[in-house]
Amino acid sequence: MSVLAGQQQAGRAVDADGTAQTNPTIERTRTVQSDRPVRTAGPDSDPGPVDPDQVLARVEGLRRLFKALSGRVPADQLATIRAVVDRAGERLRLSRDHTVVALAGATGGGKSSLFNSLSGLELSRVGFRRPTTNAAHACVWNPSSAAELLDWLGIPKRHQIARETILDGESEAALRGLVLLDLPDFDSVEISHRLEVDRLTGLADLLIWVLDPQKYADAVLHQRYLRGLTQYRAVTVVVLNQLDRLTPQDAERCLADTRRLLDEDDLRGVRLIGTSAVTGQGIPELRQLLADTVAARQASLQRMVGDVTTAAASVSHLVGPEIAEDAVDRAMVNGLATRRGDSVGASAVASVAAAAYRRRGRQATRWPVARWFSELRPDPIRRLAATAGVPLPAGGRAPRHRHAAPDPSPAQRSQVDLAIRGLADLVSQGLPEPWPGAITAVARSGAASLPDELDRVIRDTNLGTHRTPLWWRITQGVQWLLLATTLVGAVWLLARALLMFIALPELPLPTVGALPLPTMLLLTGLLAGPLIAALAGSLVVYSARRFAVQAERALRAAIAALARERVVAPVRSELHAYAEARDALTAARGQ
Ligand SMILES: Nc1nc2c(ncn2[C@@H]2O[C@H](COP(=O)(O)OP(=O)(O)OP(=O)(O)O)[C@@H](O)[C@H]2O)c(=O)[nH]1
Ligand SMILES: [Mg+2]
Repeated sequence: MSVLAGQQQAGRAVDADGTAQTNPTIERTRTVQSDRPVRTAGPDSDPGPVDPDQVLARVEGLRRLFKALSGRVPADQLATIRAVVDRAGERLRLSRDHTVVALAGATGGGKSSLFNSLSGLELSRVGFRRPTTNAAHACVWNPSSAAELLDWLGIPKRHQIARETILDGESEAALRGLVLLDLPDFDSVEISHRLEVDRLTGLADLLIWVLDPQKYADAVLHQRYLRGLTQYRAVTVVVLNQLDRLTPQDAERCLADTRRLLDEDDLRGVRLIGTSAVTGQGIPELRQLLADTVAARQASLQRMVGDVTTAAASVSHLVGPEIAEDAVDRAMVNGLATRRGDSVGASAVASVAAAAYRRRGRQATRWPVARWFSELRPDPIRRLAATAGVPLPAGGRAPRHRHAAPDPSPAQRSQVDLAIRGLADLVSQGLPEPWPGAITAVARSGAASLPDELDRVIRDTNLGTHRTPLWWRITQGVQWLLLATTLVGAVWLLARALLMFIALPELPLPTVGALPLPTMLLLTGLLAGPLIAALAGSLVVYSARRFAVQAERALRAAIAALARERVVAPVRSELHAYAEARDALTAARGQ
């Protein structure tokens, strides 16, 4: 279906929108004289010339709107926009020196007769057998540079007629640039005729609807075609032909009635001309109208304005109030991350990591002998991890460098789902469909990939479990020194006892205060080692607590970053698309 025919629905919506372009005041019908043209006339206040740059900007807005809505709205809802963008792009590319005017109407109305009268030639077949015209014919005044335009209109060469020749001199100069089309009938038994009419009325710059006294009230004409032309009043002309068949009084009544029907079609102000192709009544006026239209070179732009306005209106219900792209604020992200963190047991993971840290600290600061003994005992972290439901890496004694998230329970999962839905609902509040649906969908699909990625994030987040603080190393050095001291004292005392036993000269035994030096060394090692281990142990417990807090913070920050990347970023990009659609619609409306 052509753009025009397809726009009938949208045309009504536009009207409701109140964006009509022409003045609704009607010029009253004048008394009809049989030999005078009858005109009940057209827009009595000119909407003014259309600025080509403004039209371009509006078409560009429509193109952006199409892009923003594509993929979010079923393609058939965007068919009008697409057709208009394509048509406008092509029409702008093609000759602006030519104005395409189409004669359309029911069979037998006199389209071909008027086409011949206007061209002054017997170009199109006029006949008694209906329908007579099977394919569109084109008469071109000044055919140079119109070839591409005629190709675009799809008029085969054999149906193209060049009107202006050297023989005409300047007599046809007024119509130079006119491409007049004689269309087949829209009410034909031949479906191909109707399709051709729909196609070409969708492409022509100006449409002349040829009515006749018998069929001017035809319901198909009014409902299917005229009623959708509210936005095209500036480029629509209605001709009531065959007035010679009526008495002047009847012709006047008929014209008045036609005007009434046009008003009902919401086509107030549309130019209405009474003609007779037989007597020539009204033909000069119609010719003058065409000459003015061609000279103004506005019809193609006005037609485009109508197209863009109608197309924009056809999707205006898809765009609502303004909304900030950063509507997803920090609080929302944090809320989502907290739920996510809870669902993957961030606290439990942090506790297990802290326990591992504490154990390493304890071991590092112990008296070496005590450490050797303790390592023979089973790993307490494994027990703790099992209690907390935190899986340990395969084969690992304890999560020294790696940690993993427990599987979330169904309750935790549904809490996360709720949080995501809540976020989507909140940001899409007040937006028309398809946006809330699209926002929820991207948030959900982002969330669907989260569990696997959360596992990776939790595993890879550097909690510092493997870190060995300097004071551990120093304490460990001191413990080794104390062990050495103990050993030196013990070996010294043993060696002395042995020498005494085998009656060899005694080893010297210096004293420190009341105690011999080796005894002093032995006791220092034995007492100071555990003492330092106990002190360091308390410190380790304290720092492990801090470690747990920091580890949980790091985990939650990593989870928040992931939620931002996988859920918030796609939601923001939908909001961006919405803002773009809104902006583009404003541009397409020319506001
Ligand atoms: N009396 C009178 N007869 C007319 C007038 N215009 C056309 N006719 C006649 O009406 C008949 C139909 O005219 P066409 O020009 O072939 O009508 P059409 O709209 O082209 O018809 P299709 O090609 O079938 O769509 C012909 O017999 C014409 O001679 C007119 O103004 N007055
Ligand atoms: Mg015809």
